[in-house]
Amino acid sequence: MTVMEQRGAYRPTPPPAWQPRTDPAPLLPDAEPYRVLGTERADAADPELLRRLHAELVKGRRYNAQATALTKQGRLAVYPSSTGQEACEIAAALVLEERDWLFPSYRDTLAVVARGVDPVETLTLLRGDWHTGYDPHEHRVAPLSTPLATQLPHAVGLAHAARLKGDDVVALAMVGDGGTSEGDFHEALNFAAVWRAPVVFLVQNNGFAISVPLAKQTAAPSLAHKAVGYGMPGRLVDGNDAAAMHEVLADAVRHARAGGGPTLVEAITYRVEAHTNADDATRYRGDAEVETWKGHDPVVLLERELTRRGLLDDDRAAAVRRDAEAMAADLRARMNRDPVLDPMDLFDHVYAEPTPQLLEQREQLRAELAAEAESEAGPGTGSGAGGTQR
Ligand SMILES: Cc1ncc(C[n+]2csc(CCOP(=O)(O)OP(=O)(O)O)c2C)c(N)n1
Repeated sequence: MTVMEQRGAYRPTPPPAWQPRTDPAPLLPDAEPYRVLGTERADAADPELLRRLHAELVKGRRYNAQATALTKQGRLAVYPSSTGQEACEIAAALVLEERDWLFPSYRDTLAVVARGVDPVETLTLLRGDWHTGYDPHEHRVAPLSTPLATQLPHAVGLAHAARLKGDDVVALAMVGDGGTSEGDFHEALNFAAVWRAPVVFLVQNNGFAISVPLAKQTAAPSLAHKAVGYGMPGRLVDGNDAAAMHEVLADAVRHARAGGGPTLVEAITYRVEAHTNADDATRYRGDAEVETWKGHDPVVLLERELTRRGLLDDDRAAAVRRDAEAMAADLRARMNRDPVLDPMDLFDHVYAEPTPQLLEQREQLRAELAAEAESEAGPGTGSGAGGTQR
């Protein structure tokens, strides 16, 4: 007995609660990454869906290869390839309705193209031509976000606003494992859970944030476990299993649409290529690791299942490859044309009302371009100001 109890002054009572505590058990993620392909669940998978996923995965892989080749030819400034991660990319696009919104990171070009954005316009930012090459409202795809995790609070804001307006809209936001260390990740998940916003957070855990491995990024049991701390369900899924990715994301979208609030989905996957064409991955990971992951390739896993069920014969496989080649040829041809750019465009769409500084800078650039055009025209040509007029 403690001294306080001996004096009779101590009554052990629990502290008053600010709000009822909830049981965390239903929020806990899957004990093992959820899988469909190669398990008995695969028998129930819709054949048309599996075929569609396959065609898109093959096209996606070809897109990655073509875009990477364009960086080597000097036609694209930078390309973060998602080879190995195609199942995450394609499933994310296919689970959304037209009225929903996708919030991609720089790596998520395949999801953007699968959602219907023009393949060349998708690359505008990575070409260095312009902030975004497509109208976000046309396909309800936010711009590719280079600052890590900033797309997440945007997704929450949009989804919350849509709900307040009574619009039936779900937002799916994509982020990498490294992005989960950002403050924006925390703020987005916290707001989403408190507001029960209709958002699905998809973390593609591809093992690395450039050269930083996950073990140096977090000590959490898994990234999906972080969901519990915010009060939303977490799901752990095999990110190379296209059927599992589609099922888990579709469930999360349905849950959000029905008013159940957000879900955090962690997809275990692997970035087979370097971070971008500017990175040398051999400096921080070994060939053996890459080879192990190639043995768990998303396209091969799906083809095995399609073949087992008699859904993929040689003719169909050839037709899928032909479509992918046609897309790559078109991408190549259009990316090989020099874009016609006007430097004065830089100042458009920065603010609704340009600031005095911006107007001053715009005038300065206009004068510089005019002077350059005049000197190129040579003395005595009387060409006037020349250059770009605004
Ligand atoms: C706010 C911010 N900090 C740092 C960077 C530089 N940076 C670019 S990519 C990257 C790694 C991101 O890794 P991860 O989130 O795992 O995504 P992945 O590239 O693997 O898809 C970093 C640190 C950035 N773009 N934005």
